[in-house]
Amino acid sequence: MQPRILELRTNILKKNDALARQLRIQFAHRGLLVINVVSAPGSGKTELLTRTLALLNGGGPGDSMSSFAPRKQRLVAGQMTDEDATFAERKATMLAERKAAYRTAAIVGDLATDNDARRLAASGSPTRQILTGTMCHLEADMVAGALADWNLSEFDFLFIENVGNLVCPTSWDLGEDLRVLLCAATEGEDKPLKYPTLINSADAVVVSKLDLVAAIEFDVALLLRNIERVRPGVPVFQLSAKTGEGLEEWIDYLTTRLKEKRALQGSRSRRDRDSEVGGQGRASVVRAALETAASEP
Ligand SMILES: Nc1nc2c(ncn2[C@@H]2O[C@H](COP(=O)(O)OP(=O)(O)O)[C@@H](O)[C@H]2O)c(=O)[nH]1
Ligand SMILES: [Mg+2]
Repeated sequence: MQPRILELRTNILKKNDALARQLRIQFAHRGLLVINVVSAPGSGKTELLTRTLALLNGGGPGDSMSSFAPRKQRLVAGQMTDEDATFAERKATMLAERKAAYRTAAIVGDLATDNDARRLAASGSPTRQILTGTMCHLEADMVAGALADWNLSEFDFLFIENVGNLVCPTSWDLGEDLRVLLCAATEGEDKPLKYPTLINSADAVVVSKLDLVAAIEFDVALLLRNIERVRPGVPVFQLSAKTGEGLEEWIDYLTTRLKEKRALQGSRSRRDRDSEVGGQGRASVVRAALETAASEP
């Protein structure tokens, strides 16, 4: 029995991978950066995303810049450090960029209720809930279905809040550019060691609920060492979605990834245009990729 179960699972995953590849091609053509956020239930995915969306949209409840109290106190007292100066400079750039705010959207998977979609919608972004019933992860066809009537060219960022689970989402590619693992301080320092597979598939890690560290005597340094042990060199962002502390580095990271993706896409388009002379243009490359994906079992 065992080999047959494995074979079925392999086929389902192959189909998912083929569809995820098609989604990735669509996202790339529209210059859309897609972020798949995974974590245990209750780590703070919806809270982080609501603030992230609001910030990228150009302010609102996610505005973290004025909420970092110690820095503000030093500024007011005229005791600005070098680090504060760099921060102030970045803030100015960010505020300038916000005039041309980003266009964002979000989809969220949950076993039941549309509570999270309603919370995310408070950011002002279009949001959509996927109800997975008994499924503990999102799959590429669920994402494709949720996006079917959205014009993806209207967005810069698409965030996908996965179902809260530290195991199941690992093998399911959704066509995302970035898979971000959220680790809340309240979950304990040893989570990276207990769930190495998911963290090994992550492009970045966000350590959240830092505002609670003192109250729960959480050892941030130990968590960071454990993350580094399992996934050396992975970018780590430490923040509190409640107070807004640390959100600016996270937003910088996202906007930089978007710029990089678009620059890469631009240079590819130029290469494709050049090579069209030789009969192998972008359209035919994409058609071939789609045909290959569709013909896979
Ligand atoms: N103190 C604190 N609470 C947070 C933070 N982020 C989320 N929460 C709270 O943690 C609970 C679970 O958050 P939620 O976003 O629903 O988690 P999700 O299940 O991962 O989407 C909610 O009560 C949030 O208000 C944070 O950075 N600090
Ligand atoms: Mg949630």
